[in-house]
Amino acid sequence: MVILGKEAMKSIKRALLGGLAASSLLLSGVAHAVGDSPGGPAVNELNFQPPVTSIAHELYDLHTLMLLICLVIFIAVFGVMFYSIFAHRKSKGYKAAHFHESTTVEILWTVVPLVIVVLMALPATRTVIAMKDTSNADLTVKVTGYQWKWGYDYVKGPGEGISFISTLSTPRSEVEGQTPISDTYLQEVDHPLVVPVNKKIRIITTAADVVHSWYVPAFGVKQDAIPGFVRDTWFKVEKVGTYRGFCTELCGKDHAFMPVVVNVLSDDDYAAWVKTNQPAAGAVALTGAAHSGPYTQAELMEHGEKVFASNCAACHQVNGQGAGPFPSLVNSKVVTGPLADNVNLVLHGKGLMPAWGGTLNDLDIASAITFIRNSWGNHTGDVVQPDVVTGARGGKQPDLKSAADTSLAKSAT
Ligand SMILES: [Cu+2]
Repeated sequence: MVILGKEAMKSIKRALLGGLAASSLLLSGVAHAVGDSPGGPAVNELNFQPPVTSIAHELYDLHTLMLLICLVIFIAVFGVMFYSIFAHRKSKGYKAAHFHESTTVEILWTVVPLVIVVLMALPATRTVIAMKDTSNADLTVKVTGYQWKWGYDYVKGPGEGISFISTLSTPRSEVEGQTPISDTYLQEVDHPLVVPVNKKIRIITTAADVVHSWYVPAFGVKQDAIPGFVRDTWFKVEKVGTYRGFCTELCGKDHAFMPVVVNVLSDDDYAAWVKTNQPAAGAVALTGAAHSGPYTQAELMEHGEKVFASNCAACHQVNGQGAGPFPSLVNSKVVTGPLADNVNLVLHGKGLMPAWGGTLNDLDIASAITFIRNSWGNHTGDVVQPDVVTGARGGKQPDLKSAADTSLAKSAT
């Protein structure tokens, strides 16, 4: 006999109660009054989302065609079967026919399905080949999957040089059930991908940690993002609007929290968007290689604020006050304590805190730490240069005395 511990019994009970609650929700009908998500799925939607690219149209038509073929086969097979059972029933005195090893029948039931499969495969192959044709794109965007957000880099075409991280913007209170959920629950982000209408957009996918997949149903686009590999796909949207998708490769605990949102703009609107978002020529490019000499505190603070907003603020809040299990960063032991510990914690994570070393580059981490250690009443005066982070990555404890900036040494005492 298996003897279960008290804790195990408790969790089984909880699971059973959870299951009961879920099924009663299903039985009681709609639990929340949620409407159609604009650009995303509709309530009680049974078919595909309305297609807005040529590929999505083809997929939609292929799907309809295949279902019709299946329906015809279904009706034919069951029609013959039920007719035979009824018309040739035993009570009428019919005797079963015997045609074992009939060559005619065997040829027929091989050739007919083969012809049907070939008829289905021909148009499908044409579409698959069209999906793979990423040549002559007007704009190329690299999409990087992270646990759990998307990175977009405009690598070629109008908007070249723009790069940002796209993070879920659904408030924590909706996730935890404290406030009612909106129609775009878990389908909204802080920075959507922005592309022009009627232009061929090539998407290059890759990932920085585990396998993700970039999926927008209305575009008919779904492409795996695999660490160490580069894959590509394309789309050309016919209609201005916002379209919603999601990561569709199970990628860890927050897999459901990394939606894809694409804003499709008219040419003029897109040009205006590029103008306000493209890094201006001559401005300080905080990309590491382009910068000569150590960064100033102001540069790091400015960049660090952005890094913090798109990566850390979800848990620690924009004002650094923290929430729930996420500690406040204001006057905290880590943030005002030894810099080495702070760098290592950000790089390698601890408990609920992810290891940012896998997601952010040295400059991002150095900037974020500089920002955190000099904001909201934290006045360490520390200026963390990217090479300190580079050193810490290599297992080297940040050697504060040898760092370029002497103000680093202050926090060591
Ligand atoms: Cu993912």
